[in-house]
Amino acid sequence: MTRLDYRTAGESHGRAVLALVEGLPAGIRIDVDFINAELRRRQGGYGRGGRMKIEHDEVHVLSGTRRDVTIGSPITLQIDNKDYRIDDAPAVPHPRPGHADLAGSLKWLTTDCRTILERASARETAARVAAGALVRSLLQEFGIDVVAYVTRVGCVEAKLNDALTLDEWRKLRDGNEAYCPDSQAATDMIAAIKQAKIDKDTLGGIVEVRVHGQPPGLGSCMRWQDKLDGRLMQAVGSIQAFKGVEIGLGFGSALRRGSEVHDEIDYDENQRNKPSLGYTRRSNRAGGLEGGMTNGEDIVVRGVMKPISTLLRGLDSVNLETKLAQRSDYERSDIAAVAAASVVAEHVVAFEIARAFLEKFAGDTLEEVRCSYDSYLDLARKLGVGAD
Ligand code: EPS
Repeated sequence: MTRLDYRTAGESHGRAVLALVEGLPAGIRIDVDFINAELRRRQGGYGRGGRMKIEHDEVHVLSGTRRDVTIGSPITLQIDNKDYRIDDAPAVPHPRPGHADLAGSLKWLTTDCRTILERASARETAARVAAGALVRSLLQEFGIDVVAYVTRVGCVEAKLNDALTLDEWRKLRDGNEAYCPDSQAATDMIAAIKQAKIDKDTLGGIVEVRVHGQPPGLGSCMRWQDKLDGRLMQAVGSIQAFKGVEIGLGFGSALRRGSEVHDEIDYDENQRNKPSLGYTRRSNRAGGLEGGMTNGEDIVVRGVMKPISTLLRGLDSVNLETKLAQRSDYERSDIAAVAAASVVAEHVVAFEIARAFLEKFAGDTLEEVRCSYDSYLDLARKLGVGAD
């Protein structure tokens, strides 16, 4: 059986961006409207530049389904680029500090950063969103939900109410163009982005992803490669322009003693049917992961995005042909793309959860996955004294 996995292909101004998804069991009804809605959300958010006025991202499912139901074969997702001009686009001899331009040009032995930036571009994240949104259909079958939103843009930080349900987070997030659940902070974020534009500068920020409904035991403590916390860190940390990832209390754990970090355990028979199987926690500072495995509590992952590296005012750089000083000049870019990045973070996390889910509850068909899931929960609930 093929492990759930995906690859992406495509350049920013190439013909299309693509995702090839393998290992999704047969029998899952896919939701093309949902994928398209998420693609549109990724294109939006306050602070996006002129390119997003050109593109109208829409997925074409080229293989792997029959009448919108998966048949177990590889699924190809294609999103066409309207701004397709890679062969005519001018050479870029001056690397933008912060972009992949210089490191990539040195790696691939070229003085034309164009050949690097085309693939390094965040345009590729459209494919990651499509793949993640596709596997949401599997997660939904098992009551697993994922939501992401913006918690910071520059100096503006959202005030969050931890007690909300995922639907409530989503509703608040969808109420503004900053994709932030705190409406006052959203207004301030938009003002900060407007000011950055006036100053010909850019802004970064922080996004938070929450997962609810996943059973305990996804991931593993037996091999470092299988630890789900590490895998989520790679998934989020590999998003273009991300510079840090934390889970739960994350870096804040260093400031506290153990008694103020670890989530004490109780048991409540009435909550036996919840994802945590009745083992309740007084807090969730672990962010739903202990020993590289889900513990039944909500997963909370945060990632930090640096400011966009293409600045209206430019930055000092060097011409790779002449080796003389040359300011990195501006063509067209976003001022802030933290809102869009939150959509990407949501879907790369969703994909990683789906992958870990199918590792534990493998099957060629959805029915087999369901049997495996049900029988595991049955066994887990029978553990210990007092079980039936
Ligand atoms: C990007 C530069 C801009 C962004 C792009 C990422 O594109 P362009 O150079 O064509 O104006 O709009 O993001 C996307 C195209 C997208 O779909 O998110 C870059 O250099 O990384």
